[in-house]
Amino acid sequence: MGRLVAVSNRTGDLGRKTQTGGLAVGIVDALKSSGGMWVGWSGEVADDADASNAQLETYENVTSLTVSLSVQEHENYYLGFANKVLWPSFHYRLDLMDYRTEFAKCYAAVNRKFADTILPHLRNDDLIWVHDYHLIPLASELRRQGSAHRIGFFLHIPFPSVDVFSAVPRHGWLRECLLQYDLIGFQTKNDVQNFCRYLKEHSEAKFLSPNLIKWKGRMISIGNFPIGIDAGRFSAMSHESDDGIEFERTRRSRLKRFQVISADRLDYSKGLPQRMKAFRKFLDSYPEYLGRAEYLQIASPSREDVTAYADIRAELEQLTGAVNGKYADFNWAPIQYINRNIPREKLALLFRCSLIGLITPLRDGMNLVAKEYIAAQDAEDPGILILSKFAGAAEELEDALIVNPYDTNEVAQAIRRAAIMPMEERRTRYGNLISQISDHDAQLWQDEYLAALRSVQTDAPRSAGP
Ligand code: GDG
Repeated sequence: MGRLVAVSNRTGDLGRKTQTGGLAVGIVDALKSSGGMWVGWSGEVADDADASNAQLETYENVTSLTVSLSVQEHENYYLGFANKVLWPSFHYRLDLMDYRTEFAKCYAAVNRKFADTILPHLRNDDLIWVHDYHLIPLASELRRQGSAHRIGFFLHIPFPSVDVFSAVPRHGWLRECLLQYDLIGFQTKNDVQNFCRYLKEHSEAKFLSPNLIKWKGRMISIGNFPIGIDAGRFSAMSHESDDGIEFERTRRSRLKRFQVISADRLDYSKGLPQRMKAFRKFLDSYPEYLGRAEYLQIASPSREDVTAYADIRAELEQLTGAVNGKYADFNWAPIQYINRNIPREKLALLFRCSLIGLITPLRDGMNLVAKEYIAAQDAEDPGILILSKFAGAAEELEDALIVNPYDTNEVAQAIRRAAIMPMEERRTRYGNLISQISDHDAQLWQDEYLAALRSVQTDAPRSAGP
């Protein structure tokens, strides 16, 4: 069996015992089980960042190959095309898209640089797994240089509807680039449908079956592979924090008070202002919860160099101030808003202490926090998950209270329903959710994806220029 070569925008730290974030955990586990190489940006911005400066390091059976970016590449590829064009548009925020031609040029050039960096290290039977929207043109750059490897792509974020995707500048080029892969994987069935519908309307691709197309003489597989978590590991972590005193305090307080929790990167796709408004609506509608319900929002800083992120941060600060100003008392504040990254063990513990997990993104490829919240619950006294219908996770987690995050009234009603939910119903919902999450875990995700990639047929290379 060939080595696995995983490529993502950033590499994680292979030397660390625990990785943060689903992508890093999934990739490291897959690499450790088959041996292989992880290629990605080092996270550093350097003046002399050409492909020949890539760093190679080996930990046990895994090699990491890191690429550095110049100031301009960081600006135009990462902040520019990836995070000002693809991220907002794929999350249905065309209004926040900021397209410039130099972004697309640089995006293609950085993908070429990744290809140049990887090629000298490739063996003939390597299996290449490319992750996410930063690297859509990577296969086409590798093919241009003669690679006939099996190359798979997995999109961690949503694939938008036809109308939205066709509004993205250079969408035709992105489509041609995607069609250079042998397997194109998405999180949900809905993403697959959107992509197939787009291909039917905008390409000559011939559908041999719902998930297999023929295009320019090549076969390309398309599928949904919902990413999972290691539920057992996350549950264990929720008991590992040495902050036992706080746990007891929070747990006891749940007798009279309860905590509603959310944890997200501070991103406009996560629906934080709408969620705060929904919590305000809940307090407005049910004043008996004043002094009893607390909403804890952990918002880890993200992409602070992009204006839209600074704007949302200011909006949240204003909203928190307004709600707390209106309702806080000497010994209670309705919203606790923490705008920093907190340790993973602490996050797990806080999930376990919270009666309600309020996960209401406006759009999300999957949303791992929803799965982590369930994994952290205590089976005897489980909390309730309120989940946006626009999170990919909603396709699987049917026993959550599914809501429309734009409808603050509906979300407020769901908080109320959760607050009074009988224990029996809580346990039934939790039982179904934890089985789903444990059965469809991170291991299954990578196994199914890699099995599908190993079984595709490869043939003559094709290329698509920018
Ligand atoms: C993308 C897609 C898809 C959050 N705050 C803290 C913290 N986190 C951790 C969570 C979770 C991870 O970060 C976030 O994962 P999500 O899936 O919720 O969201 P994205 O970062 O947007 O991820 C998403 C995912 O890729 C995987 O395919 O599900 O749809 O957008 O693990 O727990 N971790 C720590 N401190 C924090 O403050 N340590």
